[in-house]
Amino acid sequence: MITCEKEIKSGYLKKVIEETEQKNSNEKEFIQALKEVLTSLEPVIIKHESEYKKIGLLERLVEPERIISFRVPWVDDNGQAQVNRGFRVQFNGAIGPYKGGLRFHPSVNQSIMKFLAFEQIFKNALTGLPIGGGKGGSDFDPKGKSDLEIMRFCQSFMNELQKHIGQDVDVPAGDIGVGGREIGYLFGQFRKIRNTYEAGVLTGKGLEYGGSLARKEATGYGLMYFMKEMLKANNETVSGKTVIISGSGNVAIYACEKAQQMGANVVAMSDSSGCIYDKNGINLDAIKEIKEVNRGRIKEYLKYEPTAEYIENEGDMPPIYSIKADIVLPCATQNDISLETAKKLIENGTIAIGEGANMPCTNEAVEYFVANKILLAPGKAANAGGVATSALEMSQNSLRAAWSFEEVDKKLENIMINIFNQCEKADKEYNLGINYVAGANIAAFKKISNAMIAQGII
Ligand code: NDP
Ligand code: 2IT
Repeated sequence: MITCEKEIKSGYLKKVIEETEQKNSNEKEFIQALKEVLTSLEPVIIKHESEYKKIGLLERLVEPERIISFRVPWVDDNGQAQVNRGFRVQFNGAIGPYKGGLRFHPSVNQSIMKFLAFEQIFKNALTGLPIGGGKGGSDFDPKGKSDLEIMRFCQSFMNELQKHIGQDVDVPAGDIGVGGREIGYLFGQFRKIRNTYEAGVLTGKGLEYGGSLARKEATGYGLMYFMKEMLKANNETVSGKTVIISGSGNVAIYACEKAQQMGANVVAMSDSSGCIYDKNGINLDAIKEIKEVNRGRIKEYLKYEPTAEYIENEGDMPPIYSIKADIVLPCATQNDISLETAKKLIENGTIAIGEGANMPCTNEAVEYFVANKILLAPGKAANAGGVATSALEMSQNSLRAAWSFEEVDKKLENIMINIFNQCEKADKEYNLGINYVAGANIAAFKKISNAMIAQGII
């Protein structure tokens, strides 16, 4: 018997959650994301229950417009054929062309793709820019692959994906395992097959061929702009705080850079093998060289800073979360912070969590943070700076223009302030008691539902 853990009063909402859970019972990440969002929307849904029910609004919201799954064959450096599975989930296009990243990681499956695409609908709505929600990727593991293997994989992936994307249709970008190098190979193959220079079909491109200044930095910088605003609204500052950041990829590196610029002391970062603790403050140039240039492991940090410590992963809780910090920025992957970890963080005096990653906290951890008045910046709001700047890249491509770093960065900062204001406004309007998670969900839902209602039952 499948039940909703939270007490739900709306019969319609309860029915949709239970039916969706039954229909997708093998998709645990998707169900998790869906429940977090839907349960928090109850105050809005109760007001419009019969209207929404009649037009099947929630049933349509939880069902992707389209899921594409395809074979990706490629040949490795030993001449051996390999086959991976590719995906693109085009979840909701009511607000604009589907938009969202591509993830290359061995854990990728339909559940993970759907949770990410579902989150993306709400995130993209919060940016205030005309982009719908989508996500894609593959269970391909880029670790240990040569540059030529990466290129051949990207080309094969694009051979199929190109049938389904376009600057006015669906615009992919990077995510875990997909950065500037992969976007370059994907764009090259798209251009060759389609024989058109449609720059706006992908974002996160290199600066030489239609990329935007500040896109690389945008997710991490945006996270810190949101954090600064959230702390300010609660009479706190970033300056002088101790920070730990899980992950050491694109989001983590630029969150660290901005946190340091804002006067915080970032003392720890991690990768999927372990974490480094440097009480003197992270040497970010060393991290950039290890990760962005050498594609190496974080433990190599000790070659640059011999007095730092490296702690290898062991047991259920990533060791980074045992390090005391005022501000915690999970910037690696989903479900990094369990209820047990959440308890540990609160014990250690953490005052704020900024979700750089998508769904890094389990639903139980989110509820625990909110109940304990920890300031929680939810991913779909706090990490929206990346996709927002992707939309700015699309604008520049349409205008055939290139804005300066300062111009893009300023627009990004304003977008993040506006996103925080939307979360705060919904929090106050619905008397949520400092719950920016529900605030973000409600603010985004209002926009998406209005667009869906206006466009009829499709
Ligand atoms: P990267 O591939 O650049 O970096 C990912 C980092 O997370 C690496 O340090 C990686 O370690 C670590 N990591 C990945 N998977 C796991 C895992 N299963 N367990 C532990 N550590 C893991 O990705 P991004 O920085 O781009 O993405 C990080 C997060 O931010 C993701 O949740 C992504 O969805 C989200 N995000 C990204 C945006 C972007 O613009 N790039 C925008 C908004 C959100 P290792 O190298 O050892 O695997
Ligand atoms: O999760 C995300 O928002 C991203 N990976 C960025 C998506 C984008 O289209 O820039």
